Amino acid sequence: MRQSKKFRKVLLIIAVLFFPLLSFNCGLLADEVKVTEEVRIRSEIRNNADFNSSLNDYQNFAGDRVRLNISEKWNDSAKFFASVQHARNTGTTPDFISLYQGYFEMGKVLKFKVGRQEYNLGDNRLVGNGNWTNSARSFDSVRMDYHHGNTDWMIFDAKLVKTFNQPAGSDQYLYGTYNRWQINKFNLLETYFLGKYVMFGGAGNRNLNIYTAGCRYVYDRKPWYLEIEPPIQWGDNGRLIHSAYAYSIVGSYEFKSPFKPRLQFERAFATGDPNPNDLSDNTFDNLYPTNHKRLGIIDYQSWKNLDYWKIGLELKPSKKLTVNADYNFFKLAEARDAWYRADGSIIMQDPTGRSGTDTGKELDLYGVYKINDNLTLSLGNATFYPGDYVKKLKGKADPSTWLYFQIEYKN
Ligand SMILES: [Ca+2]
Ligand SMILES: [Ca+2]
Repeated sequence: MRQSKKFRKVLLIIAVLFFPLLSFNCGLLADEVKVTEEVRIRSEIRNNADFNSSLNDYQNFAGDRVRLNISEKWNDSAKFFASVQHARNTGTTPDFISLYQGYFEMGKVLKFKVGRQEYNLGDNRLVGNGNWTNSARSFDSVRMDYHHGNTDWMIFDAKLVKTFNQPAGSDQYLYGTYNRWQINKFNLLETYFLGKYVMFGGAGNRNLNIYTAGCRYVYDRKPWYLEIEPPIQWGDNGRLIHSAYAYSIVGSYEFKSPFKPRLQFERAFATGDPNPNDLSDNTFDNLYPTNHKRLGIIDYQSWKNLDYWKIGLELKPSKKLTVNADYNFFKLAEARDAWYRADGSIIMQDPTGRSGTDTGKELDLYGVYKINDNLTLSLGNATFYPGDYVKKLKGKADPSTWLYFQIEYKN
């Protein structure tokens, strides 16, 4: 079974790679065929993820990812694109080769996109490609876009592509509509309705069926930037009635002086569940976000049972270099619900609520240097200072550190 699955995958990848050649032979000569590559290598050091200096949990690992992209265009309104990916985390997972994207796109005003594809909705707070992770995220999907004046309307139906770090057997579906209205040069309003359905199987009704409705407003007029996104959720989580909400507010101001300093402010909140023993589930579902660089770069948070503040400073010493310093303040929205890391999994939980909500603070320092159009270097360091919550629950609250260095090549 496993063997035949692997065989099918290899066949699929070969078919995708050879599609351009086949189409040449069939006389479907494309106007433009492009082959590009992407290579990314990242080295990371993580220490004290257990917040206890007397136990050694030092980790040093590297992840590399290579993508081969093929795009083929017939006039302006038909396109084929495929991206084959090889991703590897040294020492932790086996090599992983997969078809990351492979789709056809047709039409201009009314556009259809069919096949395996990424989704990046709004600022990726709810749905994004999770590009920071080595394997990233794509969906097998049908998407329809309609463009009219200052508006874009989109409907889609998608099934999450499983990668090596996902539990087997749980098929996950996402569908809905995402719409964009560029009110004028400075004001943008997006509205959405998203449905998430997860089939867990097994005895009893364990399926998850959650609806999310919300909007995203952006005011972007230099030197000011403001962004507000308040989604609400309802539905069923197995036997439990799901009801939750969240919001995020981002504001920044760029000073007119050398290095273009930009002062940033962020506030985010997502409901948690006040009582783990009743029949209601109030933990906000973060769906499929790109959380990295959003709720602290150390990735110890999700937009889920969260009460968050941030102040940050961004400097641009040159056109090629951007440097950031952020200070983050984290609390749980509900003491009895869990503390969730960026991928949505649980870090720790005190179901009694006696440990309070003060999870901690985080100092992030990171920079990106674009050597040229093809090559980008990035370097960052984060220190997480656990709060009273960790001290009460685990008896220890020692800082956790994380350091990374990444080289990215694209042509
Ligand atoms: Ca430790
Ligand atoms: Ca509950």
